[in-house]
Amino acid sequence: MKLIIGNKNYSSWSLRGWLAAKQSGLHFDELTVPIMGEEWDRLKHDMGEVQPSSGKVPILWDGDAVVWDSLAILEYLADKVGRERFWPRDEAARAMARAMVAEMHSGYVALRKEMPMNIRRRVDLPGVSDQTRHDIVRILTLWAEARARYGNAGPYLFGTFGAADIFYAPVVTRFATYGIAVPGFAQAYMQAITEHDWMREWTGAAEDEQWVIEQYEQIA
Ligand SMILES: N[C@@H](CCC(=O)N[C@@H](CS)C(=O)NCC(=O)O)C(=O)O
Repeated sequence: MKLIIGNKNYSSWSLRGWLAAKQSGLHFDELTVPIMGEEWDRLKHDMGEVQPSSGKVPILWDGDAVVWDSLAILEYLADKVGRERFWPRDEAARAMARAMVAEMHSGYVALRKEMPMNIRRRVDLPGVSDQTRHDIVRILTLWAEARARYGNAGPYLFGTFGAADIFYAPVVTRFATYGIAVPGFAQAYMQAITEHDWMREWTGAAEDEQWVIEQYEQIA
């Protein structure tokens, strides 16, 4: 398998696709492409491997199969290796995990726009918009509920590491980047994510990257 991802410092959807590939336990090669700018425009035009995606990453190639969306990649891999690697066994827990992942995938527009992922940066935001505050409160509420109801078996949202953690991991990095104050239970969860081996691997690589995307630096 081959996973095409964007810059590790900035590309939150790539982080989700990459964590899903890691969670599958299958071997995969990865190719990092610089999203944004002229080089990306050229790659989108010239590089056959990014054509099927309408120009977005991540993209997973597996033989003839191509999957060009982070959630579709996770589900493709769950089909391949067994859903238990990604989703809770308990039906009610699984229902909540799926809804949380779907909400992340389709929502939180204000938070994503106002607080773009920027792993190596640390800034204290002077304030956030009402919509972004609403997104933050909603996310913390969902984290609290998942942890309280289903988190007994470990430090992650549904106990063991899974799809919900994969989808909220870039939110953890955003809260750290922008100095968002969170309650103790959320700090503990954020620490568990930050210290996860795959997150250390990804953030280490993000810190070493040389690319700078001005548009994402200026917003903050
Ligand atoms: N819904 C898609 C979103 C993918 C996405 O927006 N990727 C961004 C990077 S994080 C991208 O490729 N941006 C480059 C572009 O739009 O040209 C997914 O879940 O994979």
